[in-house]
Amino acid sequence: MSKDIALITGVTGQDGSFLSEFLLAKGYEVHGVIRRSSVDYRERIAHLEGTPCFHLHYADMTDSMSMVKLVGKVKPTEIYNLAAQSHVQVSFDSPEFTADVDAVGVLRVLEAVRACGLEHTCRIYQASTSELYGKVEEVPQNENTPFHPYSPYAVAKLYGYWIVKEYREAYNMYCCSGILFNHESERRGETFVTRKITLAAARIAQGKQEKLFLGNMSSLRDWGYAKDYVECMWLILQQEKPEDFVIATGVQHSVREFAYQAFKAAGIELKFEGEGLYEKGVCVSVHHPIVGVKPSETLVGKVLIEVSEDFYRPTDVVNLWGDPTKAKTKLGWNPQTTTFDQLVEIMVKYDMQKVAADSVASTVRTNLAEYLEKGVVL
Ligand code: NAP
Ligand code: F7E
Repeated sequence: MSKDIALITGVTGQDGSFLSEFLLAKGYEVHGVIRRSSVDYRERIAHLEGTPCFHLHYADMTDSMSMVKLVGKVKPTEIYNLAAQSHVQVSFDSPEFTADVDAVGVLRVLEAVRACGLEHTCRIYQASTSELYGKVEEVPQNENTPFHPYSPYAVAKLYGYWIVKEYREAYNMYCCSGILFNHESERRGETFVTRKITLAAARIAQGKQEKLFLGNMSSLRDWGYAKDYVECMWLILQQEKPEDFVIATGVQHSVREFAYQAFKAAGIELKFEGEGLYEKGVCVSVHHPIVGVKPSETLVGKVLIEVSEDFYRPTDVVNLWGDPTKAKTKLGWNPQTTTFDQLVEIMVKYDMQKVAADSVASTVRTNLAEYLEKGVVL
């Protein structure tokens, strides 16, 4: 029997790293696309490097020839197109780059598959997004809800969604979109709101940060655990017919609720006062957290969260709530494998340990520098 060969664009990202682990465990040969950087950005997949069935290749979503050469060399049976400029706020500052990677990049992948003559043997998964619903026209959102993209990121992703549908119909290709709602984890980028909050909660609890500044705390999201969601990407490509699916938990929370829960897990009880730009999160008590030592009593009465206009967006998507009925029924997927409380706990626990470890490492570095300065020979 021939081996399953997966090509993952965006392998260094949150989802790419979890998906690589998932596919390797299923016996796949996994190939990932990486790009040159002056700093190490391969932290999320470092533990996989050296694994016999795991291979990395240089290419770029903005470089058609590199994609054609790579697809021709690897001859994948499945492509997971996860690469993207994925930060919505950044897409307002770099709209053209976002369109190049997130919109035209999808077309480049599809055309590379056709150019290599693999259009009837290679299945393609496109990382689509709940941001397509944008200024929502229906709550909750399902596969039939009209799209209303509300950022340069969402507009670019809408092109990706439609070009995939077009190639499915025009060329009879097995290509589909997973319309994934926000999914988070201990590997989430540090400027997305959930990770920004869990890291800040851990730092504040350990006396390493004074305050956290956030934007719109009333924004509502349907947050799931990334590790659960990569299974759906795979399931979507194992169906008889190519179809698009909404992947979500079916449960909605505000940014404020996420912050409350995260600080609680870090040992800090908050109460919120004021409204809009004047809203504040104040510490009312401290207790033993899920991991680590009790935060200092001196935090009680202090303002730990404030609102900053810097994190407001020119247009913001504020009411995302997914209906995962189709995924439950057709893919047999359980949207509640990890609950909201469990997700927050996983992330805070990880960040409490990370902050503690960083603090030890920094003390060791300082001591070492002092010894060297004093001329101590080690
Ligand atoms: P992420 O952590 O930001 O990872 C993005 C990946 O894309 C990184 O590996 C990045 O590589 C790569 N990339 C960016 N530009 C590239 C280029 N020009 N050429 C090649 N690779 C490039 O994103 P994620 O959270 O894992 O999300 C994965 C995908 O799902 C994205 O397409 C995102 O838009 C979509 N999505 C995410 C969510 C979510 O909640 N996480 C929800 C819906 C859809 P570097 O490491 O080199 O930067
Ligand atoms: O913002 C609000 C912000 O940046 C969530 C990407 O993976 O999911 C992600 O996009 C909400 C927004 O994620 C801050 O205004 C308040 O309403 O964590 P986020 P996102 O924009 O939902 C979708 C599904 C994707 O496809 C994307 O690739 O939180 N918010 N205060 C803040 N957001 C950030 N980043 N920082 C704040 O301080």
